[in-house]
Amino acid sequence: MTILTVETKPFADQKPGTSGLRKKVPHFQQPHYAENFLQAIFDAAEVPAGAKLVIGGDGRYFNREVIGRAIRMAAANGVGHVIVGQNGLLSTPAASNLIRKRQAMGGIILSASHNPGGPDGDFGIKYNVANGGPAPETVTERIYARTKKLTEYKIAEAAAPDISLVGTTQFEGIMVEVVDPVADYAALMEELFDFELIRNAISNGLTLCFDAMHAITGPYAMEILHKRLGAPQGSIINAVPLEDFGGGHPDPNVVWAAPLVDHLMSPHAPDFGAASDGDGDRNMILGRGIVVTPSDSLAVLAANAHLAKGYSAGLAGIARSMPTSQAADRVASRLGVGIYETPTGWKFFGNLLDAGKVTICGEESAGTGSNHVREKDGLWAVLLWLNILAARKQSVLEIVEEHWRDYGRNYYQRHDYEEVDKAAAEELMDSLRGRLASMSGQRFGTLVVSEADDFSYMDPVDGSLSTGQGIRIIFSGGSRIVFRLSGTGTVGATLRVYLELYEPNAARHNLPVETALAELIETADIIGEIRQRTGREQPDVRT
Ligand code: VG1
Ligand code: CO
Repeated sequence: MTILTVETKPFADQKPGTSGLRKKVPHFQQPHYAENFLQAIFDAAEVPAGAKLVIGGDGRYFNREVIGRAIRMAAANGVGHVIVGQNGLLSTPAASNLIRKRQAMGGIILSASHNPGGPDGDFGIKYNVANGGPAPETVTERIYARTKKLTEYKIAEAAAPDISLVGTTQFEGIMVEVVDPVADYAALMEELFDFELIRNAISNGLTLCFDAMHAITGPYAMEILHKRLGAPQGSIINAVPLEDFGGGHPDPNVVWAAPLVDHLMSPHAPDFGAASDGDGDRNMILGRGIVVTPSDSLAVLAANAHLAKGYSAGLAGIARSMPTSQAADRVASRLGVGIYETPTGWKFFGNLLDAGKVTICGEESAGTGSNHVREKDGLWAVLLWLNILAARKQSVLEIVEEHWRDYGRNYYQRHDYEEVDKAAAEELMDSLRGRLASMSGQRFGTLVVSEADDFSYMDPVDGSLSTGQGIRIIFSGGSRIVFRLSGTGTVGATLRVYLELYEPNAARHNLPVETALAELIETADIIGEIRQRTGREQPDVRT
């Protein structure tokens, strides 16, 4: 093999965010930009000679190109066996599964998740480690440190191999194995869920609509929901992955999946609706007449998981990201299992899952998953919901309302202010930080601050400390406002404001969410000085 050693200069802006490095496509297309980051990954990973590496992406524009370069660089950096999805496609959870199942050293996942794609859209590169999960902060810091020092990278001179056909070939002395992206993942789902029960429910009239948003889950949903579970083909919409996701944001929420929401609210609504994101790790769950908030979904799934065969032994514990509502905490306490509150981002669940402390994890950002892989998993959540619906023979609305009656309702909303001036957003956070110490005891209308802090997390397994993870204002009675800046955006800053109010009284469980949260929303603006500092009257997205 001829290995080229290419001279390069470090880029100053390759610090991985919440989920890898994300930038606009043209930014990634600068000469050497992608290669530099990939070389930093190989250097930080200290590739054991002959190691196995999984490579795949969500199929967005530029995916193909970077996959070719990643394979050539893997060959030049000591990898002995590359496992790549056919045509470079792998959903994030499917990649996580392959890493684990094939005992790979890790995986390179090319995705900017729910961010739009296409020549002017976003692109991203993420490294997952041997447990199948996103690299923990110690590793991402090592990667970042390397990006600041790189002077060269190594790449095989040969043109990238053809990855359009399933099978194993030799490329420059290493093995390149092209796999069906769906097969192993679908087999795993069959182990966890009772497919026959779900198939029977569907043949007895349970109707559904799954929106793949022209992203990676199309082929997975066709295989699992249509072929194996018998949902009519028309139940899966936008099922063909497109490089630009058809021009939309593959973000499963009420704004970007509005047509699906309208469908579920219409007289022709199916019983169940769901959508996933660009790389297949997020989920949105709907029933006829109801959008289930991700935090509620986590709580309902945790409370009912034992109905699926993969979880019949019960849960070891539950973990949620800090801004996720405390609905899951109530379930954990009822089940008598541990509850863990982690910073935002799936990488923080890895150690808890590996140590067997938790079985189910979730984030308010439409992420739910379990110990079956080390990523959040959109279709997994869909299948667990279907399993529960089939077992309980109740509607989504009935199940959620019953859950509220049983545990109380955690009203919840997230407000996003996108593409805010970065300096203004940082000043807003700094100003909040500066006032934390004096906040306790302050009164805002009927709300009294009981605790205010900048969230930090000590990993109970390896003792690592992560600080500055979001400002929490907690009021007596348990209502909360959380402020944090997004770590996945590519333009300016995105301010996220998370609002939560606990309502035990069942007579007050059917208020419009904005009515229930009105006082908190107003208070968030007073405390955060949002309008004044960002110049925004309204959030861009409410989820
Ligand atoms: C967002 C979400 C976070 C999620 C992350 C990656 O991060 O808030 O919960 O883990 O995206 O999800 P941030 O820093 O922008 O708030 V995905 O589907 O983009 O891998
Ligand atoms: Co995603």
